Amino acid sequence: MATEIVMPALGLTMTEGTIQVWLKRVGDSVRRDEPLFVVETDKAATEVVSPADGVLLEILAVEGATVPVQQVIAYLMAPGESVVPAAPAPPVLSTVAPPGQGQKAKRANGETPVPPLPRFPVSPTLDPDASSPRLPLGRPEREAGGLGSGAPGDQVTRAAPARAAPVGGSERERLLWMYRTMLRIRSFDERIVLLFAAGKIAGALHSYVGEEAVATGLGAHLRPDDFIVSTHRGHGHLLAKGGQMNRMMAELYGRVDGYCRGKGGSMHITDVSLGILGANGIVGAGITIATGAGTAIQLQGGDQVVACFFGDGAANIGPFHEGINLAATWNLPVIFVCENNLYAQFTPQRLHAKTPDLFGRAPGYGIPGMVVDGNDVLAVAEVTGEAIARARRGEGPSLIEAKTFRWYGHAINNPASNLGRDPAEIERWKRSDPIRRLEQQVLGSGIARQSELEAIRDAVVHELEEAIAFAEASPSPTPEEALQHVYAELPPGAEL
Ligand SMILES: Cc1ncc(C[n+]2csc(CCOP(=O)(O)OP(=O)(O)O)c2C)c(N)n1
Ligand SMILES: [Mg+2]
Repeated sequence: MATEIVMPALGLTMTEGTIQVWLKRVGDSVRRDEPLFVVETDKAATEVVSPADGVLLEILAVEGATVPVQQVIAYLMAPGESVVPAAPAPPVLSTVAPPGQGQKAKRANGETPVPPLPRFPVSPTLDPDASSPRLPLGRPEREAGGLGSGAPGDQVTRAAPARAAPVGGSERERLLWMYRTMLRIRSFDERIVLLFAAGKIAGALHSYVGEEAVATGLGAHLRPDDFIVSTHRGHGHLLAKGGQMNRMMAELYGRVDGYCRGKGGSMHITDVSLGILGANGIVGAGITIATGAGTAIQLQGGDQVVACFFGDGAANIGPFHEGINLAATWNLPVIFVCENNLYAQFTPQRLHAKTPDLFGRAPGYGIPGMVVDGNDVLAVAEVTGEAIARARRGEGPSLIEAKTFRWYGHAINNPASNLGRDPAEIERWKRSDPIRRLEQQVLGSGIARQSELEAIRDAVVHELEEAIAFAEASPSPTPEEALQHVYAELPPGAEL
């Protein structure tokens, strides 16, 4: 039986406390009376020790979360105990309901102390065979060789992308898809650091390493006909939505087989046929684009959803209010996902927002707000699954805040962009590596063997090498096409 770790009452008047830091990570062993976490109250910061020997199984309250006294904040597994898949406690740290809909904060644990690993809920709304009106939105037949199409000369196909999430598949398929997807994202973004240093690729590049669980947990629910709106830090979003590594790499190399024929680079990768409505170098701009796409879905009567990723910095920019307010008012099928990696470029979050909890803005728009450990792919999958199901049912948008961290500086083309960050902070977050966490969960539950995970790792390395070879073999665009693809071309017969 797992031991519950609760927020202790450190004084007679204490009603809630803020987790300042976890001194152990999931998977770490801890001894009774060994310091486990630091709680901050309005009076002091205090180290709290473990009540028992064991292994830290799951953290429900991430650093920065404020929770009431006696609320369960983590589970400890006794030495020698094995993890049993069981009825889950919601991984949501707290949920802020819209005004008039009840509670201020939901307890994270429900009633069961049984550890909630591993699990991946299959929502009935995720049935791929469920009949639903299919929209022409974002699925036009494209001119061969045009932007966002196949390689020059390719015929446009409507087939589901090979890398699409196994929506409706078995739990094992989904978990292994998540493992592979996070590895693909990690490998891609680790390698571009080296390719940039070697002078093979140029331009502004923003690494998603460390944040892989957010795009992956959400992407696991997306159907091929759903949409995403990405950011300047977009490689992970695109790969999780079925983006092809080879065409992304060709784009970074500036070659014609890239998604924008090599003329856009990292921050403009778009493939409308995959539902990828674009990376975007303008911070926050994607939020109103997502609202626009959600409006189109609603007008056309479909049941697709739009997942809109943006950062903590973007949450303080005008389109955040404009986009979310309208989506809420019109009940649009948009999932707004704030990837709070604690920094906007070089600025720590505490210097650009008074509140550390951006999901708490949701009630101001009359929509549900959830916060989740963004380094726990299963927790992300659970929370985003609920929001996606709600959006598909026509019940409107949600705001999800995923607390996470980028391992590298703001931009890898700017070596100075990690300055000012405490190396100890980076190391601490690396101990909460989302890939390692899923690996432990998958192996610990017996869902897959070590050899199977190794085979997935080998396949990802192979895919990456092939992508680099593909990009290097692709020609550069000619000067003659510099002005092509600037404006959309009119369909045959149409006039302005
Ligand atoms: C409208 C706008 N303002 C400023 C910038 C410069 N800029 C690029 S990325 C960035 C920080 C964004 O931070 P956040 O939204 O938290 O995303 P993160 O980089 O952390 O993923 C800024 C200020 C920009 N590209 N667009
Ligand atoms: Mg940020």
